[in-house]
Amino acid sequence: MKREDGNIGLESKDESILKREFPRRTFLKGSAAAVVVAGASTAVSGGIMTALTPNTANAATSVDEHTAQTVCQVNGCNGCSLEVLVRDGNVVRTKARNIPREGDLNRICARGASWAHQVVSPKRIKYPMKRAGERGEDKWEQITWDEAIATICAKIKEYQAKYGKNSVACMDDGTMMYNVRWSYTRLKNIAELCHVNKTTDMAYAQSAFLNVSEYFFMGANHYENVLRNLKTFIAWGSNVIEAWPQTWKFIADAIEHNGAKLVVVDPNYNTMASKATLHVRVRPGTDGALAMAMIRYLDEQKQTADSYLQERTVAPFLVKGDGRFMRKSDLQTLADPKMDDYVVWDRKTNAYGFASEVKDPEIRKGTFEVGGHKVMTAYDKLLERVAPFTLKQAAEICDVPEATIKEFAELLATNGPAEVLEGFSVDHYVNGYGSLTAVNSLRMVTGMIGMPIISLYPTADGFSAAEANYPKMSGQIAPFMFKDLLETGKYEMPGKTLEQQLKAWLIFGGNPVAQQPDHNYMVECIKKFDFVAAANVEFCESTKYADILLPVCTSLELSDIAVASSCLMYAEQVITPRFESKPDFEICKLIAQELGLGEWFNFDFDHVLSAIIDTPQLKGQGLTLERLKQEKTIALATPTLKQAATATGRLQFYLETYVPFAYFGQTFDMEKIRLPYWEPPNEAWPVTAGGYEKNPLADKYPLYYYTGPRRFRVHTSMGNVPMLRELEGTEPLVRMNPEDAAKRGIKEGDHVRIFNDRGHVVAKAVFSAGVRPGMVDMDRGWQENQTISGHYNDLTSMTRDWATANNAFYDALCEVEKA
Ligand SMILES: Nc1nc2c(c(=O)[nH]1)N[C@H]1C(S)=C(S)[C@@H](COP(=O)(O)OP(=O)(O)OC[C@H]3O[C@@H](n4cnc5c(=O)[nH]c(N)nc54)[C@H](O)[C@@H]3O)O[C@H]1N2
Ligand SMILES: Nc1nc2c(c(=O)[nH]1)N[C@H]1C(S)=C(S)[C@@H](COP(=O)(O)OP(=O)(O)OC[C@H]3O[C@@H](n4cnc5c(=O)[nH]c(N)nc54)[C@H](O)[C@@H]3O)O[C@H]1N2
Ligand code: SF4
Ligand SMILES: [Mo]
Repeated sequence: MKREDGNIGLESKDESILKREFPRRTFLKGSAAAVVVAGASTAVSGGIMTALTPNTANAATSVDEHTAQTVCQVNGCNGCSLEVLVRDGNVVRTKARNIPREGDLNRICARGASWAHQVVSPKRIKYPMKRAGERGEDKWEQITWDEAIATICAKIKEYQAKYGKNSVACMDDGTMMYNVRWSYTRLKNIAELCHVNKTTDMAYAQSAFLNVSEYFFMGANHYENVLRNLKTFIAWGSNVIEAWPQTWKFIADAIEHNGAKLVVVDPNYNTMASKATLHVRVRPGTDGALAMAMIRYLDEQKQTADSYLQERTVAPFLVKGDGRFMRKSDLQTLADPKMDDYVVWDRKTNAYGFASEVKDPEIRKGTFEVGGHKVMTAYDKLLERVAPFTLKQAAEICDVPEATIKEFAELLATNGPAEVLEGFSVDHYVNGYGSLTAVNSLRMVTGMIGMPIISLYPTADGFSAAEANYPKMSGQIAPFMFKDLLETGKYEMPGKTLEQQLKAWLIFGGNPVAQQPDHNYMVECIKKFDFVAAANVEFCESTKYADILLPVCTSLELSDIAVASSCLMYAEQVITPRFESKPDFEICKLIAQELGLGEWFNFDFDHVLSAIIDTPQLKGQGLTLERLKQEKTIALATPTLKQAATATGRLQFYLETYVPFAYFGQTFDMEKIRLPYWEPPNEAWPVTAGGYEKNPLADKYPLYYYTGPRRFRVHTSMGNVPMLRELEGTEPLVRMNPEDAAKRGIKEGDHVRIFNDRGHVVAKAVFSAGVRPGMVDMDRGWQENQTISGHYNDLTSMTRDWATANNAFYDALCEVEKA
């Protein structure tokens, strides 16, 4: 059958990329956007962009024009509030929406200003479709919603009956929208599907929650009060200006109004570093060594925040030989078994006492005995762990002068309040978890972390508190297990062998084929599934291999609840769903009904929104859906807690117990991960330093392969917006240090082949002296069809550590040659 107009898939190659032309206005052809033409220029984002005006708008015609309030909800961005100008049912312009806090100038970025284009993207999936050619040929035939849902459900029933419930795997990433998360969580549970964990950003999430119980700079509801009062701000492996523009405005305020100092820990001289008081230009993957050396140095200098360590952290807790904290119950029978307490050493009485009572507990006392147990304080355990990291050792490992490390440490000790925004780059190495816990420990040792604040998050767990007895997902797997499971029905990991017949993959959001490491592996795997269905807003590399495609609404076509700019927001539906697209909630409901599980979705969309804010904290603030719909934006008072929400109620640089967030039953080295640690990256270690031998692979592949975020796209999202491509350029770029390029006979503008044993990608070389010599900075998020040859994730690796099972995107080496 002839392909439907507009249902063009990703196409084999994007012609405009190959010809290196701007994809100018092609989006207007043959889509609902035919009603819009380039028109009057409006002051959007400094006037660089041209706003759109419907051609129906002229003085003589009356038009229906109104504004709507919503939130830009992009995968991985915190969410910015938007005001949308709607004319005759079309999105004409998005701009920053006013938020009710004095003196706050709300802002959005160019991507947030591009929604008028996004909703009419030529790559949108318009109708339910079935595969018309071979798997991966990207040829499609329009079908009805009924046929699409019936096909998917027949497959689910067939495989689950034949091969077990967990033979059908489901992934639902790609957006931060609460209603989407809520709906799929419910569906995965009631249909007993197997959850696919994308195992990305895990080291970051895990260290944040276990060490300090809060993300701090990702919740968006308490940036302002923390950031505006800072004297020192540390961007540690994060390019905040590019990645979190909403956070940057508060940092900029602190610099401009408070004279705050900015420290940037980054191998590259980036946009942040250009604003820094101190740029600590670390060797990639060595952050843990740096943080541990600073802890050691500050302790030696007696510049640690001792009373803070005593009161707020686990520092004084006594650790027994088995690694557990000593408790009252280790020493005496408890009158009330629930009233156990941690044992500490009282400096005043020189005897043991209990954490809740002793005012001045010892934190440094070496090894001693209590009640027949050999014990040490948790702080002494930390000192023992950081002992090898002298300034000299760290200087060698990190390639940072000793004087710079000292200057950095002293700034933290003397120029508070200080805080760190930890970046995801540190997370993206195999040793990421150890390094991030080291940075968190440094925050504790210098007393940086303020009183804990409850993040007033809505819930997205798919069930209300009243619903206790519901079916549960049939397990959890991750893409790195796919190959073995598909080929052998088994996956072996330390301590466990998973046995599972994997047959179907429902990709209900996310673009894992492009975004998981080792792209060639992912392509090989997706072809091996018996059945793939995808629900997505637009065609992407992952929809390409599907058998059935479901068209999903953009966030402007449905309502949601969001947290942005320290406020709870009602993101109202701005326009009606385009084409035949449906909200993810409707898709879940249709599938549930067809599977005979309709009673679990026997409600309308407002029920979902009400359930999302049905949390004790939000209810405590008198929040109802009705109120939110009326007021639209509610500034929330963020309550302060007396205790951290960790297992011990204190900030923890030492962990007694640990269960990975991505837990598949694997075993891991508990002794290592109790405390911060540093070891060289797995692959990205092309030097011998600090006594650590270089990876011999570096003889072949001497360069670090780094794939950073780009201002005009979020991963692959927004990669098809013509306006953004005009701003960004027409093809993927790789930034190189001119010295590295000269050594390889590469001139600026040359097309180069970046490669290693796993694969290659071709990109245009641009030079920047800001790129650390020995590193390449490759664009992230350009899909296969937008790349001349290869894929930027062809070079990344599936290798990971078992404590987090986290993807380590930056832990890779490469070589570059003229293409
Ligand atoms: N080499 C390399 N690879 C990386 C990274 C890196 O730094 N380097 N970064 C990694 C990181 S940190 C992350 S978080 C991941 C991100 O990886 P992904 O989560 O796969 O992110 P995107 O590429 O943005 O893909 C999001 C997809 O979801 C779709 N989508 C958007 N909204 C909705 C919706 O409401 N419903 C449905 N059903 N679909 C929707 C979009 O159209 C898009 O196809 O990438 C990782 N990959
Ligand atoms: N524009 C845009 N914004 C985004 C995204 C996007 O794709 N585009 N993605 C979103 C998502 S899901 C995420 S996870 C975040 C990620 O955003 P960030 O938290 O900022 O993290 P990264 O992008 O991984 O890396 C940022 C910086 O880390 C440096 N770096 C590389 N290796 C190392 C290292 O070993 N140590 C140190 N200290 N620095 C290193 C790089 O030079 C770079 O300047 O951004 C979010 N925001
Ligand atoms: S920073 Fe992210 S959430 Fe905010 S406007 Fe830009 S793309 Fe949207
Ligand atoms: Mo991410």
